[in-house]
Amino acid sequence: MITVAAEPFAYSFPPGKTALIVIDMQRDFVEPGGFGETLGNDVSLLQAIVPTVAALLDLFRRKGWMVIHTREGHKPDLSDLHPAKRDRGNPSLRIGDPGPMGRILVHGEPGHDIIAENEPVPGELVIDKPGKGSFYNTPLEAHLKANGITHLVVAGVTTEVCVQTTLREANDRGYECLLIEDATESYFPAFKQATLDMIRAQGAIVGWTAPLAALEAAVG
Ligand code: C5J
Repeated sequence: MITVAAEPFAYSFPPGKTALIVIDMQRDFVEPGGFGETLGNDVSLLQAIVPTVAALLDLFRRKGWMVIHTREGHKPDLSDLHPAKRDRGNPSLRIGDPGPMGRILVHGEPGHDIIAENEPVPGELVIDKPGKGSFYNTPLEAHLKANGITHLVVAGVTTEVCVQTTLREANDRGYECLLIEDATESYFPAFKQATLDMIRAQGAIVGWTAPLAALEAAVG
């Protein structure tokens, strides 16, 4: 076991049974002109974690540990998009509408791609998910079970939406989860802080959090 100095107490993980899951580091969330910006958000806030996510990916690749990426998005015919998701809010462009990076949050469009700095390398699983959680309507759980994964290190965007939903789904399925604090970000700094607090409250009710430096120090 490797033990990381984490909150609310030390997090231990078995390297061969631990996967990194990087959530939705897509152009549609991180770059101007995508889904995030159509909702009125300042996407530059998310760009701050790109180097940390890249360093975390490097660490797992150097060690030969499993890496999984997710992408939020929908089929071109939008048959997997609930009206509730399409119609909610008052964005300047809705999911499926044409924007500067192609149709918003649609498979195969430039905006749906993972940003170049964090892109998958051959052999890494990419999970396409229609919801906020990474387990809903995806093959993620079957893949983790088939590979004997029991622990998840989690990164990506946005902290209080797809990251937190995935952590809660994973926690309910028995996975021990560590969220890397400086490898996750929100358009709302207060929501990020609240999410970190909620996850590790009540004796790690959802999981643990730690900065990347703590994981690096533990791994050596
Ligand atoms: C959102 C996500 N915020 N990846 N998606 O709609 O968090």
